[in-house]
Amino acid sequence: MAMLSFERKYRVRGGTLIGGDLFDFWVGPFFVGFFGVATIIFAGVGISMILYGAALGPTWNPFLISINPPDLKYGLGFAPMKEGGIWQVVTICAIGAFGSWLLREVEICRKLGIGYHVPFAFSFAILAYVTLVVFRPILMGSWSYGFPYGIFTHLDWVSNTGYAYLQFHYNPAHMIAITFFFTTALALAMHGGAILSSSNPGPGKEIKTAEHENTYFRDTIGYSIGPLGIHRLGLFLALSAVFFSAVCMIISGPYWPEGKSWADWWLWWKDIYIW
Ligand code: BCL
Ligand code: BCL
Ligand code: BPH
Ligand code: UQ8
Repeated sequence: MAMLSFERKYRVRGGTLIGGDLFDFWVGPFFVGFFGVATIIFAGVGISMILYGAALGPTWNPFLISINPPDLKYGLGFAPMKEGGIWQVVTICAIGAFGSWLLREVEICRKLGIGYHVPFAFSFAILAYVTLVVFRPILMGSWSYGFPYGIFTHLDWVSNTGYAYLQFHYNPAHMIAITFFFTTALALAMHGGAILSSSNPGPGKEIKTAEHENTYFRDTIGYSIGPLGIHRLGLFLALSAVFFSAVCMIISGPYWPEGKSWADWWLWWKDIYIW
């Protein structure tokens, strides 16, 4: 990747969170920094542990490799390496790698003098992951509730965990999360379409303005949220989707017990006297 002419001006020292100008340089297109080194170390150790676990296991088929959490009997303690300890180390490395990646993003924002919106958004993805492998297991009293690190096995975990609450679709926070995910895709489809329609209208045609985008939506649905508004809306929708996902899992177990149908949560609704 060629360096853009203006990038040289921004490739300046400073803005780091810790360590002064330790590792404050670029390798090719990548900014390194203290947290870049930390990312590489956490990711390296984590991936090595996954490979070690795979070497112990029955298969090298990438779809089937699985690093499983400890058994229920180990509760919230450390498990022996080959009985879930590897999963615990990988989890620590993953949180370290994601957290370092986040802080490296923050340092890049500080160098550029831009807002922290992207790392702020990424923090919600990390929150969802930590909810699944740390907060919920702690609230339920055992690391065994974390999800296994395998392409197929993590899907089995989602299915099994869903059926532990008989009708997971009735989980109210799951409903809100799904609605936000669908709305996010709707908004991005409209935004991508609107931008391309005016800034890439086709060969020989003149590029149109933001006013054309506004007018399109006013003519169609009577209202335009505006060019700044659509980006705020998009960020809000995506973060809400992931936030309510975390909520839907933190209440499945710690609040609504395993083995009880989420459909029964709605009995209060059925029992409202006005029906
Ligand atoms: Mg999952 C599917 C990764 C948590 C439910 N999931 C996927 C696959 C990919 C994956 C293998 C496509 C995801 C995607 O395009 O995302 N899942 C993944 C990771 C985590 C995770 C890395 C995590 O938290 C660290 N998944 C969960 C939790 C559930 C869950 C437990 C709720 C969110 N996931 C599901 C369901 C499905 C997946 C249901 C699928 O149907 C789908 C699949 O096909 O599974 C087989 C969007 C992100 C991008 C497009 C960016 C690129 C991401 C790449 C593709 C991730 C590669 C991961 C790599 C194989 C894992 C190891 C890393 C190395 C050791 C470095
Ligand atoms: Mg459900 C969860 C939709 C049916 C059981 N379900 C979710 C939510 C989402 C959803 C709202 C997952 C998104 C999320 O949390 O992302 N479910 C959904 C839909 C249907 C559905 C649309 C449908 O029927 C149309 N679900 C069902 C059925 C149940 C069911 C009824 C099974 C029988 N569902 C569950 C369970 C769970 C969900 C159980 C969950 O645990 C999950 C949830 O809410 O989790 C919070 C969050 C994103 C992440 C966790 C990813 C984090 C990524 C990290 C930070 C970075 C990874 C980096 C990577 C390793 C790097 C790779 C290397 C590079 C590529 C180089
Ligand atoms: O750099 C980025 O994007 C290019 C950041 C990122 C983000 C960002 C970034 O800035 C933002 C704003 C989001 N994600 C936002 C969101 C959504 C809304 C909040 C939400 C839906 C979401 N991200 C979801 C997901 C998912 C899903 C749905 O599953 C995935 C897979 C990702 N996001 C993935 C990513 C990465 C591409 C990137 C990112 N989101 C973060 C890259 C990073 O952290 O790099 C450092 C770490 C490594 C290079 C490797 C670490 C390896 C571990 C030590 C071992 C692996 C452990 C793991 C638990 C195994 C899992 C196995 C699976 C088969 C289950
Ligand atoms: C061997 C090695 C890695 C050595 C590196 C050397 C070294 C020591 C470096 C240290 C620094 C360091 C820690 C480097 C890490 C290198 C690694 C491991 C990188 C991994 C990179 C990674 C996580 C890749 C994932 C890529 C991926 C699948 C992303 C999915 C998201 C999508 C769909 C992106 C495509 C679109 C895109 C590029 C969007 C960005 C964008 C946005 C959002 C935008 O709004 C906009 O308009 C304003 C744009 O245009 C300007 C955009 O481009």
